[in-house]
Amino acid sequence: MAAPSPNPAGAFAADLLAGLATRPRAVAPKWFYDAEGSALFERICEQPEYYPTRTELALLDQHAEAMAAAIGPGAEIVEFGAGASRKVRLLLDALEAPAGFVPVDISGEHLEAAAEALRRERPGLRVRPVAGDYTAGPALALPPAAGRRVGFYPGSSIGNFEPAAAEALLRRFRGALDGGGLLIGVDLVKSPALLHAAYNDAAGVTAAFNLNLLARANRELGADFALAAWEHAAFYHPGLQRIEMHLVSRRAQRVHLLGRAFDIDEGESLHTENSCKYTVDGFRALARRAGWAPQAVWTDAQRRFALHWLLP
Ligand code: AVJ
Repeated sequence: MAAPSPNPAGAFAADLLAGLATRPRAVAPKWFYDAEGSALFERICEQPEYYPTRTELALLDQHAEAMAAAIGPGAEIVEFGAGASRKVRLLLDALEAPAGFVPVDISGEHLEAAAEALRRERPGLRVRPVAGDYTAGPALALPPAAGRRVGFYPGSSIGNFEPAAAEALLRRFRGALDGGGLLIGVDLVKSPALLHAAYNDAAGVTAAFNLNLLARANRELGADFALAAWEHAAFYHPGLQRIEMHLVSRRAQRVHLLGRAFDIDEGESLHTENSCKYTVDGFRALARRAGWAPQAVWTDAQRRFALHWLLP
């Protein structure tokens, strides 16, 4: 694992400065998740249009025994991007004698509190959180394995990476897991109308989540983004099989960030997120290219979401 950045605000600042200076302007979606953004994401997951969370939870609930059988006894679960931990609880409940749980997350703030809650609930379970960025920097340095390592990467977070980067991340996980398997949740390609609704919820929570990136820059970096001058835009690109999220400037404006000024045209966009979708076979092919051997796949009856079990 990369050591947690000694100055995470510095990394956000550097990425945002670089992202505002490139064309098209873009910033990595990992910066959505400060405390406010993480809370907004939790609310997205509860919106009626946002099907991935409840579909994946139902799959985990329904197939927990089969997944536990595939994983086998005595595993140490390494969760990449550990969030609210409802999903891993379903998995841990089904596993036979799990050796431990290693939640890895870029935001250290809630990691320790969540780990403590899990320890209290499950006195036998060894919980060793790792704060750091699993997507970048030197190879992941996990604590010495307490058992056979098994990776867990739910939520279709892999969708935030374009296919080539997703392949590289899957390779990286393969190295970090040191011979262990990977259980990974992947959103499936589907009707553009369903996808559009999921990223344009009627309550406006996804819009608030997107705009929070600018609010965060104002809070943490002293930027002067005028939030009312930016509009949330999310659409499905069928050719690239992905949802794109943008923040579109409603007018010509100047933004100041850390002593620099950026002139943004009316209608110009800041690309904030890609959320790539895969067919079952498309994802299995990607996993193979990354050196994994795809095993079982669990999908719901409406074929909205898939959980893939991969072996090295
Ligand atoms: C956490 C990356 C899986 O792409 O669906 C939700 C993030 N963005 N709504 C997704 C997100 C807008 C989410 N992932």
